[in-house]
Amino acid sequence: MPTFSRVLVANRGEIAVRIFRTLRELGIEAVAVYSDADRGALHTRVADEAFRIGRGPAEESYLRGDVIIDTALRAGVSAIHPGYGFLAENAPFARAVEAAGITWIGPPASAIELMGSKTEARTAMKAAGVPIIPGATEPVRTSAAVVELGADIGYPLIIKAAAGGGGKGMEIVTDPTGVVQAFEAAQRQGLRYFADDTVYVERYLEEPRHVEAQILADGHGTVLFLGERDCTIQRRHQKLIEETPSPAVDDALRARIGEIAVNAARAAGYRSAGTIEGLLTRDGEYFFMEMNTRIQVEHTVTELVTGLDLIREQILIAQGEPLSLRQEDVILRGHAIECRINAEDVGKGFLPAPGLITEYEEPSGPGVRVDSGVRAGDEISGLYDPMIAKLIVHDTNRETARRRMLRALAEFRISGPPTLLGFHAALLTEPCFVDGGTCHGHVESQELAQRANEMTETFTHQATNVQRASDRVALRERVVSVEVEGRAFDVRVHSTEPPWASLARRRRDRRDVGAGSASGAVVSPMQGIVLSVAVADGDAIETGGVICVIEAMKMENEITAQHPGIVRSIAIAPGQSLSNGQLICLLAGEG
Ligand code: MV4
Repeated sequence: MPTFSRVLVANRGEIAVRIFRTLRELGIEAVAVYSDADRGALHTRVADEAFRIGRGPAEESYLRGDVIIDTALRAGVSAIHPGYGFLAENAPFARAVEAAGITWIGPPASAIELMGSKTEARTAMKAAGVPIIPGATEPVRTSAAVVELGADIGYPLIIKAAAGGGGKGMEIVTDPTGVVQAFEAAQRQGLRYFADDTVYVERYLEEPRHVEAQILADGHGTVLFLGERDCTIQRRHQKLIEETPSPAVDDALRARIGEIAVNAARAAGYRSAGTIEGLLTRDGEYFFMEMNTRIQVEHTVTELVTGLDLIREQILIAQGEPLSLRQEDVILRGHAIECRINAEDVGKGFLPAPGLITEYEEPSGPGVRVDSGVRAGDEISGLYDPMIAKLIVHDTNRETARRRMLRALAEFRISGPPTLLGFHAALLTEPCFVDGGTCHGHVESQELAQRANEMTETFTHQATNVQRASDRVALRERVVSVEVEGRAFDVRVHSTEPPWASLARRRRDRRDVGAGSASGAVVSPMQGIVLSVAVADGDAIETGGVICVIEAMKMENEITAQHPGIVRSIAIAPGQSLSNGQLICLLAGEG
């Protein structure tokens, strides 16, 4: 049995950090990769080693399968975990990883490929007796064929891109007159997003719930069902809140969903962790919609009710081990809810709002888990997903879990960009959510956006009070004379420093000990990258004149002359990395 000694995670942010935690528990070395935009990001700091994959634009770095495989070979890893997104569901990449002699921690490329084509997946599932959403399994090539199907299965219909998924390239048709326009729109979107204009047709289900099933499959014939997740609360096909169990699923329905999910996984020849996405109608009918052949963002709620570590299971399965538990050992305990805390402006239609996180304090206490890829002082980049953190709670039942989530949301303190904290608090107190309804129409409503705003203000106020007690490291002391009822008092006032004060202080300190010692050598006071060099050999420079700029911890630091002199022997160039104490130049003159 191969056991991994070193694993590379081809992803960033919270999922990379999440996977590193499990690797550490397993005694496996963790290797991070980072784009130029992620230099110094948390996932690179918590890994054992981090490799730059900066070739081409930073938004594409994590998509460069060739660069990642080269890096994995250079790093000498035994396996690659792709996280979710980016390369996780890319069959050619999975094949290329294996061809390079590296183990792919994920499903067989053939299963990724099958599920990547929604029409082929529907065909295979139908053949396996898995109930698919009624409609055609073959692609529809003409709008006339859509009209024919409409006469057969009735309206409304939905036209979906065959290469799509997650809601991109979907068009609803309510009667034959709308067919041509919808057909062409779905084709166009398929082409634009997935470079494939193949589309297919399903009956449009009114106000369904999105209920998905988590499975685990090993290479020895065991397939486990780990319960369902309800992801009905979405906005523009972006999931916002996920929970398990679903408020709409009873034991009998759960057993049926489990059977469907296990059959689907077996029919796909699946191995690793996977998710069967399905729709649940108001009449309690459950249909297969698509399969996600990766670990998902919301896997955390399943972890809390099963007590399992799904990433660990993925790794053990990839090592060829048989699953250590049977279906009867899977016990679903209590209720878990996840809220995605995005840097988005609810008032501006959930516009992503990248920016610097100036203050950051996570909630904790009973039943609270936070999966995040940032800390205070980090930046939410505009190049990637604007998710700051996932806040997940676990409790004995749905109502106690809901209240626990409200408590945890109120404890969470994030300053800098606007976040969804207030939105979630507003939504979790809506009667539709309290009742376990679908909340269709509520998520997008103006009333909710308004209440979200008010909730945000409440949070900001509470957070300020919490701050005073917790930020001891950045306290400033001032003595103020006050007079109370004719008596003078000296009062010591402790107030927090503004976020930039400690940075400014450190920078001052560095400058004091840094450039220009008596020996005439100017050395770097920090580890960093040379951004620019402001002087040339032979230049005369005055005290305070800029020699160069070094980037460290995303801050630009000017290195200045501590005395007048002539610059000699410049030893640095832009782009070069510098270690602490490394020579920058000589400064000849009075010391
Ligand atoms: C559907 C549907 C109704 N009928 N398919 C697909 C991707 C996912 N993000 C939403 N999808 C839907 N597919 C058929 N045949 C309705 C949706 C849908 C939805 C489903 C459950 C919960 C919320 C939803 C929000 C928008 C669309």
